[in-house]
Amino acid sequence: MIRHASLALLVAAAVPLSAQSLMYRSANLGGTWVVDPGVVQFNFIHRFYVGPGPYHTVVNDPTFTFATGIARNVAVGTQFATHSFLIEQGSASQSSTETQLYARWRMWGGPEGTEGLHLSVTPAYNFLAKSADGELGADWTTGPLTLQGAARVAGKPLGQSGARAAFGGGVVARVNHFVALSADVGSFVSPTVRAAWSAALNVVIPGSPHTFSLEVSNALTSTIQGNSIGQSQRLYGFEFTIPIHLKRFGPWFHGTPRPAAVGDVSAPVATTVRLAAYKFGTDTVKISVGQAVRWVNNDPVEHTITFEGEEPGSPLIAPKGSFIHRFGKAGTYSYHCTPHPFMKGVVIVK
Ligand SMILES: [Cu+2]
Repeated sequence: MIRHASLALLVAAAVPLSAQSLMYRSANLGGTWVVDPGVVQFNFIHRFYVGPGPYHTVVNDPTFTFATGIARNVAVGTQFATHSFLIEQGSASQSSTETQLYARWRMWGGPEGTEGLHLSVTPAYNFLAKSADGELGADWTTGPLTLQGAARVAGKPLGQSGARAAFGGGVVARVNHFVALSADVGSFVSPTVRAAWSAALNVVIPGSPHTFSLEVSNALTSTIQGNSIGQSQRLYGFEFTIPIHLKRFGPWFHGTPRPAAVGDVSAPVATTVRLAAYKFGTDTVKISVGQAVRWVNNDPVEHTITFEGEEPGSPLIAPKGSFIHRFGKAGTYSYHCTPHPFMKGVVIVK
């Protein structure tokens, strides 16, 4: 019973989920979605800037997101960008990497992808700017369309003086279950700062929980501040979303479930032969007519019990698996393993 339950869990964990799919979020909006407890979300965005001639240097500006649910509708996470817009802003800071720590509470609406209104609030801290930031996100889904909005505040925005508000808006249009188009714009309420924008083609990778987008944008990092500031260059890139279900790692801690025995599973077992180190533990066993022999595979590879005569043998026996065979007639039954013919044994039935 327990075996079956853990098998069902493994199967459930392997089922693709729509979690944090780019089918419901545009490139520069965080969306309202909150990762479930027991799932680690890893998203990476790579944006490439191709420099002017004659060298056309390509610069890659990635932002990595890690997040996990800590309760129902509450998640914590971090964004790490290796190349902040700080350089562009000419600040005197020593570092060009930008780290944002955030929490998110989905305070209204069902899971991602459900119809209707969803609201979430995202308090954050930007370590590069030493700034307490925050975002109130909203989206509204009806059929193939999702409309998104964001109201943002930055306590100490990079390159600007004093606290500032920013706003963003976007749209996602799903062409079918696997393809969507999205676009957005975000900007500080400031005459001196360029708005950020993006346009993307988003796809679900079939048979997987992953989504992928091809993007064009003028935003360098994907923090709350980064999503509100556009650069003079246009960047091309992609995002890949990876939900990691911790249940998948259960076998590391609890062992793999033992495969069910195959063969005459209800027959009276008179003796057990263990397969280990590419050998049948007992070369010859003796039983009476009507009794059964059980073979248990203790090797990390598959073996078979294949009789030399007409007696039906086993399919491949998985590691930790077993095969039970009942002998109805007296005789001497020689057998071997098909993948490893040097493995030989005998059953004598009297
Ligand atoms: Cu074998």
